[in-house]
Amino acid sequence: MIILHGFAMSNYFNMVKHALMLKGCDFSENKLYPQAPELLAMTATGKIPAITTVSGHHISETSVILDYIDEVYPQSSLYPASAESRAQTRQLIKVIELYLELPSRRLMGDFFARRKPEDALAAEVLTSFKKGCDIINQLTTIQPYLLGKDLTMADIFMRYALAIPNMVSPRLLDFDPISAIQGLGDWHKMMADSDISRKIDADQLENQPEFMAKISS
Ligand SMILES: N[C@@H](CCC(=O)N[C@@H](CS)C(=O)NCC(=O)O)C(=O)O
Repeated sequence: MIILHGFAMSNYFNMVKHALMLKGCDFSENKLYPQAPELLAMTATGKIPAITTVSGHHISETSVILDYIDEVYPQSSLYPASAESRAQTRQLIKVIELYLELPSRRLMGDFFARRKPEDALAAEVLTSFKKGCDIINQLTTIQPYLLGKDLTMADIFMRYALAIPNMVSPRLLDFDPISAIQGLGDWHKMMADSDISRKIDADQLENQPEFMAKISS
């Protein structure tokens, strides 16, 4: 059985959890916070998520874990059949991460402290969001999924990668990434409307008080 290490408030953890659930993989969760000694023994970055494979190997870095899961459980693959389409799926995942997810983290401190970010920082993050949304508009044809008729790993990645931009951007930058991407509003609702998404969202809500107490201590 695969062991998924991390905690339910992490968007990256939830991407992996969603993929494991969708594929019907046998897995268990081991609740760990970043930089916990048990985690550092498995992955030098101390970041979550990490997984322990059936053969006892530890793997970290979400996109690597997602690829591993799809390779080891090829039933109903979350990547398209052709090498070109698979590359396009990974290209979209990379753009989402580089232009939306990672920059959004730079505003988390200000968001939780209810502070206005410095102008230069706000301008940099906003530029990245706008550029990212432009690129995503060029790479996607949402009908109904990001890359057409089939759900791919990019849909799972996007659903959770949007969490922090959605939280910080409207309040701190007066910019809404969902409305800046053509068709993403309906896609967002569709993605939320599944048993797996509902379960992950409920687990996240349940863990919120503990997480908030932890970051404010
Ligand atoms: N590049 C990593 C990023 C994972 C990541 O940033 N995880 C966050 C939680 S969502 C974390 O562990 N942060 C704590 C830290 O950086 O020490 C991945 O793709 O898995």
